[in-house]
Amino acid sequence: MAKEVIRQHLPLMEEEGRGAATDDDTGRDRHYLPELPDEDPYQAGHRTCAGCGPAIEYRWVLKAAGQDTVVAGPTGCMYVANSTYLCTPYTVPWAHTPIASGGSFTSGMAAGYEALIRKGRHPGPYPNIIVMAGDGSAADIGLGSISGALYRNHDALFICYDNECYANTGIQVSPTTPYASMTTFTPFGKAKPEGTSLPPKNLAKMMAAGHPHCYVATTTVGYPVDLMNKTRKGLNHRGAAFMHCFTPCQKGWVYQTSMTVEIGRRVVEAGLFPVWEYDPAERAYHYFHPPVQRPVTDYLAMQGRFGHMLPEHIASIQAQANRNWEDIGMDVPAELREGEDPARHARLREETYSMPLNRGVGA
Ligand SMILES: Cc1ncc(C[n+]2csc(CCOP(=O)(O)OP(=O)(O)O)c2C)c(N)n1
Ligand code: SF4
Ligand SMILES: [Mg+2]
Repeated sequence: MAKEVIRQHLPLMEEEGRGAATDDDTGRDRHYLPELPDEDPYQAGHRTCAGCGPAIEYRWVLKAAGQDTVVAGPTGCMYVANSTYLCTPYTVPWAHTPIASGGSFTSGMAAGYEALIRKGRHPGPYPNIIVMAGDGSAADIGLGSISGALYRNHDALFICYDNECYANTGIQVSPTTPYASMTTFTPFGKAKPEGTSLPPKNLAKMMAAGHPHCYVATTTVGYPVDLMNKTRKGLNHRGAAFMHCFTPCQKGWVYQTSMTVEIGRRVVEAGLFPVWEYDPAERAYHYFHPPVQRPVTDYLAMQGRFGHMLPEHIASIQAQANRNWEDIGMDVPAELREGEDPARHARLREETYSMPLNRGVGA
């Protein structure tokens, strides 16, 4: 007789303090003091750059998922830098897949575990099955295979770690590269002073709209508890789940190494990466409303990839951010509306912006 497939349930963590607006009794930002699991299935010993956003994302996701987990990784930085010969940072089973096959490979793992458990050949429970694909894989070369897996509703969590470029092959443009940033395939010059001329693909909204039975969420490495809870919600969801995580790339974006987490917050506070989750039962989006709204220059000016920007480029990005604020149901302050006028701006390198505060990074 077929054996029952038992699912795990991962508890959610306390999220108070997510906006970093309040201190706790000890005077420290509560955001950094959650009840974290001790285990680290993604250990030290890899070769990513210092300050690598995707490596931080890998660590938090696997911390949230725990030891009874299997992971797949399509080709990209997080395959190459994590799989040095005879050395790996994983304490859980991990497999590399071709860049186009993250979705189909993971479908196979999910179907395989179900069959093995039913036949009594795997003791169970059903493991947490995760694939973490870069934006080049998830939004471009491997989009079809991930969409197919979501459509078929395999019980697994499909993650796009988005560093907004094909990083591993030398920082080339990808479909999520933002307008007016510079990559090695979209350098700025006389013909294209903005560098990248196309707007980015809205991958997470595509996934939610196109696969309405799936749990879909966005998050960033600026909000570790949010990231870990959405990982757990995605894994607890019976069926396919998709998570889009904003992960700064220190090498490709050219910023101070210690600022990865800060940039992960500022992109949200600048209105350029809305954080939300889509509940398939309600068929509704739930948006995070950050307590701080900043001009986009506070975010852009921290990164060398935007250093060439002219006033009209900044104004265009501010207009996009303002549309995002409206989309998530927030008012647009007068100062930010005025920022849609190029006459209000200088070249980015001459703009004044608020200096990064140390809001507890590493605390
Ligand atoms: C079909 C195919 N085309 C191109 C490549 C070369 N390639 C290897 S890694 C990589 C970059 C992948 O970018 P992304 O998925 O965003 O991951 P990242 O390197 O940014 O972490 C590319 C293009 C490949 N391995 N397979
Ligand atoms: S190039 Fe970017 S994504 Fe790749 S290891 Fe370095 S910081 Fe991480
Ligand atoms: Mg990438």
